[in-house]
Amino acid sequence: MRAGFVNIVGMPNAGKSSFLNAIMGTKYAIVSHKPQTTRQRMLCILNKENIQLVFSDSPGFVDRALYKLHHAMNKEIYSAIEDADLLLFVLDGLSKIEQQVELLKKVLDSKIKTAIVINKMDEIKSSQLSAIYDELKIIAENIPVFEVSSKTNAGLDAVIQWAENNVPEHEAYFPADDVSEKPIRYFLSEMIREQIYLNYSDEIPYSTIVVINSCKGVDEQAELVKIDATIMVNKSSQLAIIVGKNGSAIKNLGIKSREAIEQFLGQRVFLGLTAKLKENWREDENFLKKTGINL
Ligand SMILES: Nc1nc2c(ncn2[C@@H]2O[C@H](COP(=O)(O)OP(=O)(O)O)[C@@H](O)[C@H]2O)c(=O)[nH]1
Ligand SMILES: [Mg+2]
Repeated sequence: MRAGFVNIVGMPNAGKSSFLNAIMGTKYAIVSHKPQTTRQRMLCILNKENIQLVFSDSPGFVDRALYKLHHAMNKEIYSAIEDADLLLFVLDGLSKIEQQVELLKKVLDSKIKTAIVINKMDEIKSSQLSAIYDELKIIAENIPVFEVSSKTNAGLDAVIQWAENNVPEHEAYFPADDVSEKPIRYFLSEMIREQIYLNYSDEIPYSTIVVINSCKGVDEQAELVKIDATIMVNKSSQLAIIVGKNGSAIKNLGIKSREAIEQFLGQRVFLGLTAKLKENWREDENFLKKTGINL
């Protein structure tokens, strides 16, 4: 048996979460065009005969860490580098290379076996691609490079094959039918959070957290799953925006979230969604811990 941790790192918006979903063939990690969408590391387990690959997504580094939440996010990145058997450095083929190279250097300093994954190949121009290779020649000469698109799934098999070939001999870390270490509630709250990122602008996505108060019927494969969730916001002005005129915004959010959850679970869902003011939740250690953020 061979098994190991394959950690996905890279700059914000490089497409780490999209890449993880593409590899798993199922959408586990939430994605948006806004940086810092991912707050916590999540493990996704790919089980094959005699091989278990434990992939993890990581949050984007927060340069100006203002809140305890941000420090927790940054800590998760370092732990993603430290505890890996293999690292996949996702390079955003569409954005500037300089900053990405800085992070790549740090990653290569870790001496952990790394492959570079150039993502977004579906939109890359050839001049851009050769500029990337020019940089890589200098700092990452002997590092394998893969070209992929997490949008079209092009090139993914070769990356998985590389991970399979390089993962050490070890017994399985998780039971063979597990797909993640996170409980179902985590995915439910993340799916609602994704809709907040997609449907609200400015500081709203960064000022909200979703708490699942109850969830019934998932394990039993019930006809109808009942979920009760609360969106916590920082300020009363944000509460008004989340709820919208006559509740129209939160109603729309509830519909979209329910649809996403139904698709994920393959079950019908009743979602009760409310919003509540919880001032300065990003600074509240007890609250962050209770909602599952590792401080
Ligand atoms: N064109 C294109 N866009 C992508 C690809 N992968 C991710 N994206 C987009 O890049 C943005 C950031 O993706 P996300 O997975 O959240 O990045 P993360 O911050 O690194 O986790 C989103 O708008 C994605 O739709 C890809 O292969 N091709
Ligand atoms: Mg992400």
